[in-house]
Amino acid sequence: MVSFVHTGDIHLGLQFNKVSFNRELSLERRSELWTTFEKIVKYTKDNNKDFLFIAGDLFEEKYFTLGDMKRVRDILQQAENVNILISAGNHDFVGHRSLYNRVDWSPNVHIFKNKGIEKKEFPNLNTVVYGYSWDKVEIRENVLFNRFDFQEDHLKKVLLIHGDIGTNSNYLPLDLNTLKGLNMDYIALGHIHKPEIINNNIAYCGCPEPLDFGETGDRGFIEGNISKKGTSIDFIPFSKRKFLELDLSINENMGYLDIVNLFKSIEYGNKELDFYRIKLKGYIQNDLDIEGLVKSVNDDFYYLEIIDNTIPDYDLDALERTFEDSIIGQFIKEMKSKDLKDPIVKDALYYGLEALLKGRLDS
Ligand SMILES: [Mn+2]
Repeated sequence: MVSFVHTGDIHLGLQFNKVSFNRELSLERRSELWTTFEKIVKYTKDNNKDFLFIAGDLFEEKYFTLGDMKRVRDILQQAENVNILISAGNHDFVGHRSLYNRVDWSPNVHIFKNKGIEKKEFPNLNTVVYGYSWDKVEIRENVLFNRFDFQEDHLKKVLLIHGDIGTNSNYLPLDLNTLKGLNMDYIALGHIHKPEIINNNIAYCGCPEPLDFGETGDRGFIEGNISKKGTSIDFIPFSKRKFLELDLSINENMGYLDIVNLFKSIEYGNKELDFYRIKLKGYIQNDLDIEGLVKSVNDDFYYLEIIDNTIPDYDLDALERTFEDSIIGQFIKEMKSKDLKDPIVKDALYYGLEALLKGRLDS
């Protein structure tokens, strides 16, 4: 049996310029990518894995320095008994001036650098790993598999590649049926940041640390082994933080403290660690200071972002004007002609408005 960890899309060096969080958190996030990468390498070492597969986008060429590359080298060197294989992707492609070529790697590290698919055999482990590194930022046509004969059927066969399952992609289109037809024991894919186990022997590992609110949900790596019985893989959640989006419904009967308590009662995720984007919806009392409220709950969260979709509680005169020609306007007029100080009349008006406006807003 051989055991492995499959990671990729770590994007070390990313500057987080386009995210909604501030500079301080961006810098912190940048350093967390390193920490998590180190922890994954340590995990493979501590758990005596035979292989660590890195499926591209290990780093951001644009922001990476030689010093950073040496740091990667030193981290990988620590796991001296783990065979570490790297196929570069679009963000860390192996061009002429690639930083991959500027450091001396320890013997346990192999970076695929051929023009086409390349193989690396591990006779002691009865395994061959096929890999392919990008040499430019876009690849629209995939002719890799036509030219290569994957003939080592007496060995366990692994393919490590960064690409996009589907046709019409500028990022090395991969055809799923072709991949299945390659008869691999495992295909370690990179590029898609959401982890996806396609079947028992083909998977996207996803990025180990999510990079922004486009990447909600669990993030981690794939762990697996290949034995005579076949291949088995598991997704291991591993990220330090998650990006979470949730809706909070409020209503016009809730006062300031009710809403504060609603925030305090959130049990989804880990407030001290995760990035939260909370969408507030429903009717809100007209004079409620939502900004002040957000400030007062902010300290409970590592990061809190509010999208305020609330609708101010009914301003009857305004509503009547807006919906003058519709049933809503007529309804308000009718109810106003009764005694609005009568709680029954007022309730009837508000319930009716809720129903009428809801139909309006949902459509
Ligand atoms: Mn990527």
